[in-house]
Amino acid sequence: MLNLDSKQIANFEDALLTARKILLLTHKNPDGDALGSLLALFQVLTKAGRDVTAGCLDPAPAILKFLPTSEKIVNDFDAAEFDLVIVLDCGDIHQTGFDKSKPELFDGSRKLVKIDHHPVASDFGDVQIVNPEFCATCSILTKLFEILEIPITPDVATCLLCGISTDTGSFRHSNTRPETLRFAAKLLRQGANNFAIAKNIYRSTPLPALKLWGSVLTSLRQTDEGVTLAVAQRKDFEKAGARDEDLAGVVDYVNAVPNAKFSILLSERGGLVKASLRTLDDATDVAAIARQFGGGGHVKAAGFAVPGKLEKETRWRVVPPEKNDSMGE
Ligand SMILES: [Mn+2]
Repeated sequence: MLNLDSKQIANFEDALLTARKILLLTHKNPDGDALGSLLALFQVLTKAGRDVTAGCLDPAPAILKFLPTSEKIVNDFDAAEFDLVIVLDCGDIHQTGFDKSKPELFDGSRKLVKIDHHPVASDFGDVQIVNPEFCATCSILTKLFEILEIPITPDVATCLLCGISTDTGSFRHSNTRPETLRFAAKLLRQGANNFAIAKNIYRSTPLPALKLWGSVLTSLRQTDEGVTLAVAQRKDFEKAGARDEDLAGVVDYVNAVPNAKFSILLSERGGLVKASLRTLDDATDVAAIARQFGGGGHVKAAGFAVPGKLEKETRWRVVPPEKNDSMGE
């Protein structure tokens, strides 16, 4: 049975009660769990009559625009107005992307709450509702709303189910537990639109994305160590007419080669080489590999970024002639 710290929940309730103006933040390049948790809490607090703003450095990607109230997300605001900041789905505050542009949000001058399911990267927040055993921040919120007896609307249920669905790879990752499916069942009962999630996220790939995936899959190779490697160079994006977000999804195909130790997808992103690591191997921890390069993530899905670009290296070797080969003199 998954649990949350009751002392932290009491502190969270206190923080909500005393707050005047609340800012919710999630990580830049938001995924289904980031936006699902941001918007679910935004809707619950709005419905409770609270003055609340949902902030994210980047807008919702096309496949997540269907999430109710996604159009309410802002990427700029007056930090001085807020006396409570709730950071969702971020292991570290730098993932919000606001730590440099609005450092006053995190300097201790206002109350800070962290709600997250990543292994603890940094110990921030006056209140921390954190448990890495949960598959998603959305599953933590589902549990939290259950404990606090907060009524769930169908729109909130859709947002929460979206995060649980995407962070479990549509209930395929090993983080899918009995409790995960209980949450999903409960959210469906509360009116979550699972078909909208399936249609918009899993059955929707724009043509430029498919073309980019084609070049990524063509680049596939497996090293002698059993690592599956694929690349997406800037020119591949350009040729396909694809944007950065179009790369998401192909990593699951890259990681589908049987018996691979792990897979790595390298992509060029504005002066950086981004690495997405995945594994289906029980014995491999890709988060540990990512940490060696200053990144992080989960045991089965992690990533890092290093400055630079990708350059193809071709290796040649001389193969000695076989005995009966003619030397062709
Ligand atoms: Mn998450």
